[in-house]
Amino acid sequence: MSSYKVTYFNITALGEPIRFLLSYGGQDFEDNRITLGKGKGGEQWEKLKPSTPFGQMPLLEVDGKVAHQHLAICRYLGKKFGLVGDNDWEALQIDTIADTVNDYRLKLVPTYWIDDEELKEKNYAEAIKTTIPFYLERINDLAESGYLANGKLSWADVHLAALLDYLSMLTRFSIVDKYPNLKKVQNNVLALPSIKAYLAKRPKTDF
Ligand SMILES: N[C@@H](CCC(=O)N[C@@H](CS)C(=O)NCC(=O)O)C(=O)O
Repeated sequence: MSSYKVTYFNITALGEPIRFLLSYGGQDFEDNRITLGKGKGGEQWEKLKPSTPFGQMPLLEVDGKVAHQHLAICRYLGKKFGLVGDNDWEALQIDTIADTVNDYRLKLVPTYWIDDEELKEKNYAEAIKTTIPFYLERINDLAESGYLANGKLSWADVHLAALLDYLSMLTRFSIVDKYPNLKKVQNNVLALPSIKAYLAKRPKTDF
């Protein structure tokens, strides 16, 4: 049996989909949480950063071999645990929506992860009129079945459900309260016994 270690800041964000997927697959893993400093990084991270492949986290170690890029890792775990659809077209639908959710996250970075308060608010004022409704309405429309792709559970659902708290923080309102199909996706994932068990034991963090 392989050994797994997840290294990420002590927050949900990009590490959480990996933690969710390992839990879904029933894999024990070392949950290596790096203290997030004020602003970006922190002392512990600055020491670790030069030894990582591209100076960023999350990282997944499998039997001592290191991988980075959270979407690639999620797809790898999705494949291992039977969450990549039944054919190449289904796999493409899953990749497409997971990439789109990630695009949404990236577009909100300048509304939160910058120091200039005035610019941050200006960026948010723009996003709330454009990016936020544009993406969330379309993603919600795709999830009528309660699943993001192919009408059945995939790693894209697990990825989104794990990210939702973080995305709601960036969005500045509860996404699932406003978008009922995304609530259905969340409910479908959080109802899985393996995810319930992980949530019961995960450390409490601000986000
Ligand atoms: N494309 C990468 C982005 C990773 C990323 O942005 N990591 C951030 C935390 S969310 C990070 O490591 N920040 C610390 C740094 O860059 O020093 C992925 O999807 O995994």
